[in-house]
Amino acid sequence: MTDTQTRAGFVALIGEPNAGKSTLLNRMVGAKVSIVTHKVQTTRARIRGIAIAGVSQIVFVDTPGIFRPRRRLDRSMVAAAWGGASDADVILLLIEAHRGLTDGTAAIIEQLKGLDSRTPVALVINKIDRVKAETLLALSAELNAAYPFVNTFMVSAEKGYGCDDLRDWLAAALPEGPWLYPEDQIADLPMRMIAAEITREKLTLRLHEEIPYQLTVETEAWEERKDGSARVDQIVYVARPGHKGIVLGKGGETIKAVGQLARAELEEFMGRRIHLFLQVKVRENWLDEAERFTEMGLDFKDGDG
Ligand SMILES: Nc1nc2c(ncn2[C@@H]2O[C@H](COP(=O)(O)OP(=O)(O)OP(=O)(O)O)[C@@H](O)[C@H]2O)c(=O)[nH]1
Ligand SMILES: [Mg+2]
Repeated sequence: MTDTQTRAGFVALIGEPNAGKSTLLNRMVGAKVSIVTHKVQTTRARIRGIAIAGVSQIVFVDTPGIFRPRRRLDRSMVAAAWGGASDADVILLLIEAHRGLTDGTAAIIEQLKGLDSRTPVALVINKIDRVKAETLLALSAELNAAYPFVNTFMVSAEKGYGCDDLRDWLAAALPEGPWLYPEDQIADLPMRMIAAEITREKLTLRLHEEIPYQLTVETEAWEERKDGSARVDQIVYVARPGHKGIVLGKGGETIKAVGQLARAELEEFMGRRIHLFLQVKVRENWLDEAERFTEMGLDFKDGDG
């Protein structure tokens, strides 16, 4: 296969929080590269997952959901999402079939119109497993009246419906050129960050209200052992003294359960034994610390929190 025959490029997944962007990326890559929860604002930074379809290497760029930001962290997340869109060869705007054209999606469409770019934007109506098929045509017409999408796909990222058609179209839509990554690479994210994200997913699933939004996880140390296993040390930073006890749980049971789930998933991802050690630290100002943002893969936005 010569370079001129191959195709490669970036496909940005954008949309409101919870639209199913990370689920779709994982479906396309065929592995869990980006964390998924039922809560909004799960993804915090751009996550690249790589899929191969025939002669094409498709680099999917998962982005944080786009919403009206309030905190500094929110602003950095939304900026990361638009940054992903502006670098892409193709943009996919995801919406949820059962919610239709929401105010949030309308606001995203307005901003897409303002982008000084000729990047093609395709519409992906996700979660079609949740609606009656008859409603989809009208929804598609309504959205296509609001923006000149180059194509419309109706999918269920969770069930896989419609995903092959989408992949085939993307494979043909990308520019000709050499592949951007080795063919066996499925993610472009340091292992220490994937490991931190896995732990953050388990914490987000387990904890309630504002706590998941006020914590961050960092991999502090990664030590390879002679027996082929690795020792991974992570810190969970929480923003309030009261949150530490909640994250630890009674007798440490919450953090223990989180650690077990995270370790099991990390072992599956890596295909080897992992010894995971979690520590919880109160750091009241972490949401105002540039270093924490850099660790997450975000730019630190100026202005107060
Ligand atoms: N029924 C149904 N649920 C889905 C589908 N795709 C995703 N979900 C669910 O929707 C929720 C949100 O999915 P995510 O992939 O985390 O959504 P996201 O757009 O990445 O969300 P943020 O990272 O918060 O912006 C999870 O509970 C998924 O399991 C689908 O096709 N059908
Ligand atoms: Mg996500």
